[in-house]
Amino acid sequence: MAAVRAVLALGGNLGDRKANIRSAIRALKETEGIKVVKKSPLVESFAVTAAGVDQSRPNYLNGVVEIDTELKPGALLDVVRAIEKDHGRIRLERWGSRTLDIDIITYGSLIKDGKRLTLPHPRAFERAFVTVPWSLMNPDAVLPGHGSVAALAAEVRDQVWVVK
Ligand code: A4P
Ligand code: MG
Repeated sequence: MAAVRAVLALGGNLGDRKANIRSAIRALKETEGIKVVKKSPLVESFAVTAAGVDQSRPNYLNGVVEIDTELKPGALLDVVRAIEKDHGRIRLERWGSRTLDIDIITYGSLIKDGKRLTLPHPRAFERAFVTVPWSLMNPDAVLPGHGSVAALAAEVRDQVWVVK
């Protein structure tokens, strides 16, 4: 199968956030069928919970990567779930604090709403911690169904700050 370009978002707000993201990217690089093509700058932001922004929780660090993959979407999800698990992710509550979350933002131009996987990620378009690093990595990026990522990012640019 020809490789498909995909975008993954990584983030966490517990433990050594930068080390966890770096180590997850290393694990992606070591996975057969995945080539990491580009990495975004990392951004910090307040935690978004089901109830809205919650500044009493630890801040998140987030970044995105572009990959070329020979894995099918379901197999890619299995890989990212395994990497989350290796980094101590425990699922307690939806949108709860976590050491590492990896979401599949896009998989080529695939649009799908399945039991395990919705593509593109249904909340990516409105999330500064996805669109801002993505647009910094690739100013020409397009989110299927929503258009220019840079335009989406411009609306919410003040919600995240780039970490050196
Ligand atoms: N799933 C469906 N589509 C996808 C996809 N495209 N990529 C399913 C990954 N997973 C997908 O995810 C729940 C289920 O979604 C999975 O079993 C998978 O089959 P999860 O990782 O177990 O739970 P979650 O991450 O708590 O839920 P969800 O809905 O992914 O949450 P979000 O929307 O990712 O939000 N605030 C800041 N500042 N930064 C953050 O990174 N992240 C979240 C999580 C909340 N607040 C945040 C941040
Ligand atoms: Mg998730």
